Amino acid sequence: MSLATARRATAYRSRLDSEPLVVPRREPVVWGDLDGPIAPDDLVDYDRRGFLTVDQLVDTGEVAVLQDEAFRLAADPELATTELVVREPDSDQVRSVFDIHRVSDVFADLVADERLAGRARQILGSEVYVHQSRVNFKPGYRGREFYWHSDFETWHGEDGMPAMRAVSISVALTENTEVNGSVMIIPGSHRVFVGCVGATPERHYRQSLRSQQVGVPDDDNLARLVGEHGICQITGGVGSALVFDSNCMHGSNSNITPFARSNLFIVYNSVDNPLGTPFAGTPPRPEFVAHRTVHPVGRR
Ligand code: 6CS
Ligand code: FE
Repeated sequence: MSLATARRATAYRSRLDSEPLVVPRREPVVWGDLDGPIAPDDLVDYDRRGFLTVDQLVDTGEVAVLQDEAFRLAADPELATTELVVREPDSDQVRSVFDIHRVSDVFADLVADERLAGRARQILGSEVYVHQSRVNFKPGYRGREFYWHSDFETWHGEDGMPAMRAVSISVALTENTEVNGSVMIIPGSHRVFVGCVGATPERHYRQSLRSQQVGVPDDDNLARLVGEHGICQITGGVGSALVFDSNCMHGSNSNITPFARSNLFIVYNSVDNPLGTPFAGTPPRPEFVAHRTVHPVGRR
């Protein structure tokens, strides 16, 4: 049996062919009609665009506590010896700290907070668990870009996430402006899956979390998506939030300003969408970046 056929069959083929494959999304964007903190009109907007923003999800007093905790983790000498701390590709500055809800009580409380988990349940139409949590520091002066990508393309291929039934909630710990590398999203891009060209290297996360080269869209499909939908620059003050579908095409530019763009990212997956065998045919990624055991988030 050839390697290609040995892999788990999927409609969302990526990193398997010599040409990029673009297929329409097969799943709903908003699952079910559960009540929750999102107003009905905003939910319709989320369904259409693939994301929504909240001007003040967490108040500034709370953010100060979250920020202190994030910087404490980034400076923790013990954590520094683990793979949870990811450094910038061309400096030893901390780019991200992963699994923050597992190493910090402050973030363990936050992921169960109704303002976040309630929104995730409402969108995913089920109980939820944390697939991945992280703080991306995007430091000033030399915080490097996150090139265009669909998170689902990675989570499907490298983690075995079956369906597009996950949502990321990003909370701004510092101001996200037009100039300091705030997130850019292509509205409506969540409705097509753009397969990528290029086989997944071994232990790819050690490279991709620093600078992603594999699992990124080809220029023609990127240009087509931008031509059709444009680009939304997501700016917001401290405590603002971005809620976005797992398959949104998004990225962020390098930050050469003196102002850090530090955001928390909590990724909720439906308990009905647990990880299985990775579809790219590679071994599953470690738990700190993709949780394989479902622990439904409590209610706080
Ligand atoms: O590989 C991942 O799971 C991570 N990579 C990116 C660029 N976004 C999602 C996530 O942090
Ligand atoms: Fe991402």
